[in-house]
Amino acid sequence: MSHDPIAESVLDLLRDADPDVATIINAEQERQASTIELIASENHVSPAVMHAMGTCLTNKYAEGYPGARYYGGCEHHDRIETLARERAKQLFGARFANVQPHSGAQANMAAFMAAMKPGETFASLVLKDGGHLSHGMKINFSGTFYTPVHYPLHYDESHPDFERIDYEACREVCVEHKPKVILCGYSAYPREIDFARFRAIADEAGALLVADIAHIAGLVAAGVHPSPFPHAHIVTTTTHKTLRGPRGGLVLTNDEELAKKIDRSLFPGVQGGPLMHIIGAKAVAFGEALKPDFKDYAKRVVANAQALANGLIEKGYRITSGGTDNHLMLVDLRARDAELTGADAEKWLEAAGVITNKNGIPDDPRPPRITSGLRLGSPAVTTRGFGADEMRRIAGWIDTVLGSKGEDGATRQVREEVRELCAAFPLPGSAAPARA
Ligand code: DSN
Repeated sequence: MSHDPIAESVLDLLRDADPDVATIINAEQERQASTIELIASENHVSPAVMHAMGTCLTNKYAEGYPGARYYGGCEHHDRIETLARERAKQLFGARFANVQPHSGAQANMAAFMAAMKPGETFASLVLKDGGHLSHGMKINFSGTFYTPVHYPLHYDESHPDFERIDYEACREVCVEHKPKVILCGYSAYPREIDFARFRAIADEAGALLVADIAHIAGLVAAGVHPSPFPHAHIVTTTTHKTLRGPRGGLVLTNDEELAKKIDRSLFPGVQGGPLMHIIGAKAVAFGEALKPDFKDYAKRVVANAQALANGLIEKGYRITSGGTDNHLMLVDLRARDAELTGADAEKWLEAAGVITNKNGIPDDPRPPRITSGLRLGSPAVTTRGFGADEMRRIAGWIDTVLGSKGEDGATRQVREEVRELCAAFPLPGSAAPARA
């Protein structure tokens, strides 16, 4: 294991101050160190990002924005938030950035409030096809306070764009319903997004284009996926997925009027005091993503996803849409074994030390708690240093575990091999060996 003296001293401090919490954190650290993280929305932050979160910046209320706060003593908080904003703007080539959203869902809430009045209509991809809760799910704010209409994928197997966005049908939905907003950007969509095409539809329908790039932000920042700018009017994202920052959100725009509305919608519309320690860590993460080696990281993320997808295809699995252009893939398990479900696969793989999430595939006949698919992603394992060879080994392990239906002997064998591989690729900044 690599050695991070700060993480180690934090654990030492907690062992004295609160051994119960120390024990749990230590166990989680050990779990992360010894398992393969394939959840597409997760990553391992650098020690600098990790420890920027554990600083005195947390002690301060800083409601408002730099230069216009509702509390005294915000001099240094103004500086850190301004730095985070400037770096975010540079990273994404945008004129305005709001770095205060606590999450991607709250970034979306601010974007919606800035762009629409309650009850107004927006167009999005439905959750079961790869969208997100905040893209119009019935019991989410987005489906409760606004009126979603959904555009489809191509569901016809014989179509060359099978399981990709049906842009022509999207145009028809938008021309018919005249939504105020067209939302693009997804949680489980493995293909490149044509932002220019969405903008043309938005212009025809008289809508604003909002791009939620939560998943692909790191790829966009590195130039490995086309940028939503200059096409999107508003861009929202999380900061903790491919972007490899602290858990949080971000809103960007090039439009000054929209920027003012977004700021007002976020605070005081949606949130109170910003999480300034997280904003400090966002500044660090944006600084890291501006460095040349982040481009290399993002390229390797995509290459690793493709290596894993190809490895699974060779083993008889079907990857929806035939592959991936980004960091994630959806595996249709039924091609390997008609009885296999996402729920079983997730559970069996976890026992073998391979962490995934069950996920519906387009047109999935099974319910969301069961599913016919797994969503796999490469951001975390790429951070760890895995390359194509390791991805092929992982494909083999997945097949061994699922082929055996989670049988004990096969699972134990894979668990041991996973442990060995993880030991050879220590996490950035893991503390010294567990001893709580
Ligand atoms: N829950 C996240 C994901 O896993 O994609 C999206 O917010």
